[in-house]
Amino acid sequence: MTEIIQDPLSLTIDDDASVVVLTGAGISAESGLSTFRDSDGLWEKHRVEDVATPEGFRHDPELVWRFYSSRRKNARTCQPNDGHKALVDLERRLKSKNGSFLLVTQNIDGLHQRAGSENVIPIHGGLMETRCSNIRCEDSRTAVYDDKVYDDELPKCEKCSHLLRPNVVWFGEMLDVAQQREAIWAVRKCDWFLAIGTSGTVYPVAGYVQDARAAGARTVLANLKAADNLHAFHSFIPGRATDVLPKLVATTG
Ligand code: BV8
Ligand code: ZN
Repeated sequence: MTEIIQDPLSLTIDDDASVVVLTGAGISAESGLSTFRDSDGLWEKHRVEDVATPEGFRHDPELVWRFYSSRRKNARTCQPNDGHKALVDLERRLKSKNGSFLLVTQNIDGLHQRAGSENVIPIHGGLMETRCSNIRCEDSRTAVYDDKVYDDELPKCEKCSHLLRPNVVWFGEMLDVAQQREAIWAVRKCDWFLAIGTSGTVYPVAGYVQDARAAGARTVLANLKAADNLHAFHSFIPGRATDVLPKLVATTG
């Protein structure tokens, strides 16, 4: 049974603890970026199959580039919020003592990195990164920084002339093996597993809480509302990330 905690100050994270944090689109909502599955979310306006799958890209690359270009435009104008900043504070507190910290984010918006988080695994890729779509081309294995907006002329690879694509993990695509291995290794040895702003819908990441709990971690969900995988958490702190996280981090010591 998941206990509901109304006061984040009632939890104390020791400053020598090992902490893994998993974030989703909800932590960027108060920076003005749409989530996916909330009422006005991205999946309300676009079919996932059309804009977030390899098949969708093959079928209509212009539509996919318009989708990611509009997200690039939005992300440029947004700033990290107090939720992102609280996680930077938590990382610094833990690292200043014998603690450890890893942030696994499903978000591709780059706001954690811009806030100053250092130990970050962007497990679903990066919005401001582009790579070749041709898996036989060496430029498909490394992504380059690219914040350009492609509304008409689509970018082509200089090496093989195939289309370039956003460096994000689409549905039906494997996550980066090394990133997965690092994330799972940390999840299986942490003291605390905190999931923030995620609906717990997308696998394999939504399964990390089970791994953490099975390995003995205290598992906590901080989210505006109950997530699909709420049952797997010891505790649930309902609320907004910018309200809950600064209080939760203040108790570290
Ligand atoms: C894969 C692209 C192997 C980038 C995304 C079991 C195992 C493995 C795979 C599967 C499996 N079962 C099904 C699958 C297939 C699939 C999947 O999980 N499907 C789901 C829908 C059932 N998984 C995959 O395809 C993965 N690939 O495993 O490869 C494989 C291959 C084929 C077949 C089987 C296995 C790839 C998954 C990655 C997909 N790419 N995005 C992009 O465009 O961004 S996923 C997309 O959803 C984003 O990355 C996003 O981050 C992610 C999760 O969404 P959330 O971040 O949680 O956002 P959401 O809107 O849902 O929720 C926000 C929450 O915040 C809400 O709860 C809300 O209440 C809360 N909130 C709002 N405001 C606030 C707040 N909380 C706090 N404060 C606030 N202010
Ligand atoms: Zn190429």
